[in-house]
Amino acid sequence: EYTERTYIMVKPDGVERGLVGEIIKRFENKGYQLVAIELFKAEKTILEEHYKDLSGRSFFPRLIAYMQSGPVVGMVWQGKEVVKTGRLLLGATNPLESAPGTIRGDFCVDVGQNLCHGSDSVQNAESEIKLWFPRGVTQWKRERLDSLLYE
Ligand code: YYY
Ligand code: MG
Repeated sequence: EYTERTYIMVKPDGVERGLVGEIIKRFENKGYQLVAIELFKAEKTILEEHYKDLSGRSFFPRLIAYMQSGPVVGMVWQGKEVVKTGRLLLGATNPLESAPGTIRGDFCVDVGQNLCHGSDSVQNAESEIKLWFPRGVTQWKRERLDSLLYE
């Protein structure tokens, strides 16, 4: 049973452009399991906590404003090495360097509008999941599908 989890968030540009389904589809196609999802307007204090490692960077105020410019879709995905593979599905931070076939590589061009967030380590994923889904996520086991995907 694979219980690694990651926090994926479709950013306001992704929601406005109607790419929520496309992003969900890529995680579903790969075989990952959705365990939490919500559309909401992100609160400034939570965003500042989420991006606290970047608080000294020049783009920080712009990043926080952009993340509040419309609703986001927060999700938790679960499965084998989902943190690392989730980042591969997203592509490089700068969409001009993201490989074609990745979400950012296929759908955007600007680092300041790069469509989606994905946790960068298992430890950060767990902190982000607690931060964005304080009531916890759904516990469920995919008996049939997991037996096809995993040996
Ligand atoms: O994890 P990831 O989103 O790929 O990149 P981070 O280095 O954590 O930066 C978070 C976020 O900040 C990035 O997705 C876009 C924005 N950003 C920016 O606007 N300009 C930069 N030079 C670097 C990052
Ligand atoms: Mg990051």
